[in-house]
Amino acid sequence: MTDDALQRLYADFQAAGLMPLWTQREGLMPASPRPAAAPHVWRYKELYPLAQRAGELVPVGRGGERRAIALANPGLAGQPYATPTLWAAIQYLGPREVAPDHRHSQGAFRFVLEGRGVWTVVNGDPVEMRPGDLLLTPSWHWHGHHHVADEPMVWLDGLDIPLVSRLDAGFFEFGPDEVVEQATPTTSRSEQLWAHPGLRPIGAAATRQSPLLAYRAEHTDAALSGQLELESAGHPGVIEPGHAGIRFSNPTTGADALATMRLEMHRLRPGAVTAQRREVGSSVWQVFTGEGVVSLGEQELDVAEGDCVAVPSWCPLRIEARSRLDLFCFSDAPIYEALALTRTGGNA
Ligand code: GTQ
Ligand code: FE2
Repeated sequence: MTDDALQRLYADFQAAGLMPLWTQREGLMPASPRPAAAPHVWRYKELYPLAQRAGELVPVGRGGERRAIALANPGLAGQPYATPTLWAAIQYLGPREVAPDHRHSQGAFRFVLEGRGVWTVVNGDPVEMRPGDLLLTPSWHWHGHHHVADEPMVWLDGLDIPLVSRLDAGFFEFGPDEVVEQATPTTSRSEQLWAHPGLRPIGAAATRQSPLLAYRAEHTDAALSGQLELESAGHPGVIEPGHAGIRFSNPTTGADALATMRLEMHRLRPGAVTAQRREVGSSVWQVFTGEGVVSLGEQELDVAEGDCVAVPSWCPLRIEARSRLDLFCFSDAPIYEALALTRTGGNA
């Protein structure tokens, strides 16, 4: 075959809407993942004042829906995504403000760093948001947020927006324009039913998304302390020396609380260092309390309270605690597990 004939073949492929594998095999099927997303840190000391300025200048209301500011990964070409599958945002709600009711096919959670006075109302159930709490808004659940106190409140939102977008699975509906439910109970209906460890209401069906909408800081804290106390007494339970961890689970199945996102809390003793590990799939970590060093491949990032770190797929991760270090973490691991794409590695 002459070069000319080959050129004509490629031109005819193009005209016919065809492309050969052999000229782009390595890009299509690399030996190992080549994430576009970069390892990256967003520092809370930058995030908070910017959210505050948005609070002064930008109203919350119908249309824009939320004063949420996305962490945009520098490797992702200007898209408002922390990783190719995960949306992470700082949401700011001022005193007495109301974020209107809506629902969407994207699943969501909130993790609270500081402040008080906001209730998120999920399918009509008012759920108080307190520091260290994890609150769920599973896919297609109605939700709005309302603030009854005098100080602004800020939290981390996580959603599967990029994944749902790539899957062409996005649906969205506005709720009524009237203000969301104004009640302010300390315990949500979902907790009355489901927040009793090991006790499952008889007759309750198993569901893909957790019916428990609030995972309270005091329970998370007790679970992590328990693991470390057991370790001190010579009993098993920790992930590795000095490193405790819990996964927020769906009490009807024991599986991940949400279908598309894995949610975890980790605690390292002062001076503890994790083994270096890498996994297929991406994650975002937020420091809840303490200080440490997060190593992502060759990069070493000092992190403090509120800082958020994006970990791309297959990027080696190692965490070192400079003080007691509590970290919240969310990832897209359930997707990879469901699709039999899970892979983990030790030292890179
Ligand atoms: O609070 O309902 O960060 O719908 C992005 C989309 C938060 C929310 C976000 C949302 C919300
Ligand atoms: Fe929403």
